[in-house]
Amino acid sequence: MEGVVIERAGQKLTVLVPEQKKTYRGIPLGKVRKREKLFAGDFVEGRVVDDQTFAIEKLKERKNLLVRPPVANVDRAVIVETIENPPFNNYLLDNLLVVYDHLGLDVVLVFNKVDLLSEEGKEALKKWSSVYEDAGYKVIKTSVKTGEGLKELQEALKEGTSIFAGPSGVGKSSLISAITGVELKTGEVSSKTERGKHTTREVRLIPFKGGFIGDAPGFSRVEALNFMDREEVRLHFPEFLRYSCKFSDCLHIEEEGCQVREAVKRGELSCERYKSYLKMLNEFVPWLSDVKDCS
Ligand SMILES: Nc1nc2c(ncn2[C@@H]2O[C@H](COP(=O)(O)OP(=O)(O)OP(=O)(O)O)[C@@H](O)[C@H]2O)c(=O)[nH]1
Ligand SMILES: [Mg+2]
Ligand SMILES: [Zn+2]
Repeated sequence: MEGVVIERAGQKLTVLVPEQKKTYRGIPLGKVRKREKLFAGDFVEGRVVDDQTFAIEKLKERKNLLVRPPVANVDRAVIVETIENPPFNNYLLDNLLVVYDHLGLDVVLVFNKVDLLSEEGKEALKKWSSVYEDAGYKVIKTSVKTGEGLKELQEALKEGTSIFAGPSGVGKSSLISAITGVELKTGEVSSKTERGKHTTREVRLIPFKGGFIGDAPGFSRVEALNFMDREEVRLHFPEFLRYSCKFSDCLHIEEEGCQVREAVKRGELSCERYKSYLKMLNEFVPWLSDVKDCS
């Protein structure tokens, strides 16, 4: 029989058997246990032993395996951010975007909690949405409180497995509860540290429109260079790929004939995105401070 691992909590595996629309405690047998670590999202084969137990005899080949969060066979990443409560960190987002593109995932970018925004926050939301739309990403603005954007988000998640990622406290679990109707544990944002409290502890997949939605714990650090060589990073800034520099291996730093640099100078490419790129590579360019609106 076929099953899907929908949760791994420590050593405990929960397996959904779609044929029976029922979940079981999954127990990996000999060969599987010795050779493989299983993750949420893994497709397995095995048999129902009793009312509560599914013996896992075989792990099917994985399409991919994410590290943060640890989920297999992911099609799409929904990166949830807020402008305020907690405050937006564009560098973390840019690292995530690079890493997920490297893994071949589709990305949907969500700005949540738009109901809470101050006047300043609304301006910042406008600015950042256009930065990411101009770079080529799909951006959805949502509020769990007012329901704004939830239909659009549901539409974007129709097929395949989508995992929700992003900092703690931005409302990942709240959004998933709102669109699936499945009650998930949510937590406050601390007023002292302005951070979430890591309410979600484990990855859990929820069946949704023929696929799955994965809730996962928030995280605050991801570094693109832990996943790839520095020469590769530029390939995961989709807006850079629109330009043809003099040298095809141009790193867009100080090279002669760099079109990306010229576009940043003209204000055609976002200076914030370019700054993130340089920071990922530990580079610095002196001319950046002369670019308008780029401090
Ligand atoms: N006003 C408002 N509050 C929201 C919204 N979405 C979530 N919240 C609140 O924000 C807090 C954090 O929400 P969670 O859903 O627990 O956040 P999370 O991203 O799952 O956090 P972790 O599990 O720690 O990674 C909760 O108190 C939610 O009620 C929103 O759109 N508007
Ligand atoms: Mg959560
Ligand atoms: Zn260049």
